[in-house]
Amino acid sequence: QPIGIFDSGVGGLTIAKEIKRLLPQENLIYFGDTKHLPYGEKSREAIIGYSTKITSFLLEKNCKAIVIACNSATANALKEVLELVNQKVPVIDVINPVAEKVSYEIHNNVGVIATKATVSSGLYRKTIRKHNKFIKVDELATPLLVPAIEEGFKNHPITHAIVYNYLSNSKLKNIETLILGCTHYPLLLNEIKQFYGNRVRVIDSPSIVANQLKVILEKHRLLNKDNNEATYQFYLSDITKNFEKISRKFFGNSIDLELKVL
Ligand code: DGN
Repeated sequence: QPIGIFDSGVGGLTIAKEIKRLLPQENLIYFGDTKHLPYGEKSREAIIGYSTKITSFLLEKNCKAIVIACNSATANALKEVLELVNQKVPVIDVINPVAEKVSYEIHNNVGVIATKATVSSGLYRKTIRKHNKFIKVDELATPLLVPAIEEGFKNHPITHAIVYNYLSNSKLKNIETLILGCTHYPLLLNEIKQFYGNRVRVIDSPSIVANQLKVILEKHRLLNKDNNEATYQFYLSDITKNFEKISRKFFGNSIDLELKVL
């Protein structure tokens, strides 16, 4: 049985890649809702609609666990996805494991950059402070980054300028730790690290989420013990050049992308 993973576009690939690295024997099905991206600008109702449809599709595909590899979907639709799944399979999101780990391990000022849909939910701040009320958390919406990434503007002067502009915001002035609160952002890790140098520690969210998935699969005795080569299936609501490029970079040239409009 495969693990189902979804995002609005290429962002969730940063999580899928880490899952593939940590759990190489697991079959994966990835759904990228490229037709409706960016989720970060959409209403809560719209994000709930997309997320629940995709979850139903992944359940029909017999997935043994669902990874919501999108912060905007987690922040707006986690409750509805959990209700739909109704404990038939475990659901792993991208905010709770990261916020919990940070609240236990970090003791300084934390900054979060994310989409508008995630920042307006305040979920990182609320979750971190629920576990540790002494941590100061500042969240900043950085909405231009996802379109820049989806347009393939990596290592591009435009993206550099946007990153510099956002990170210079006074809200992030005194942070010592940064959470990339959008699964697209690890694709701009170089630009972000260039800005901060060694001053700020950037949390490795994909690795935290992949580890959490492993723990949960172990707990439910769902780890794949077969020695067959793992399969990777990709469904997209719109097949884009950028998705093709990044998915092939992470998963190899032989993968197929199938159009699936829900
Ligand atoms: N990658 C998603 C996230 O983590 O929020 C969504 C980005 C988007 O579609 N704007």
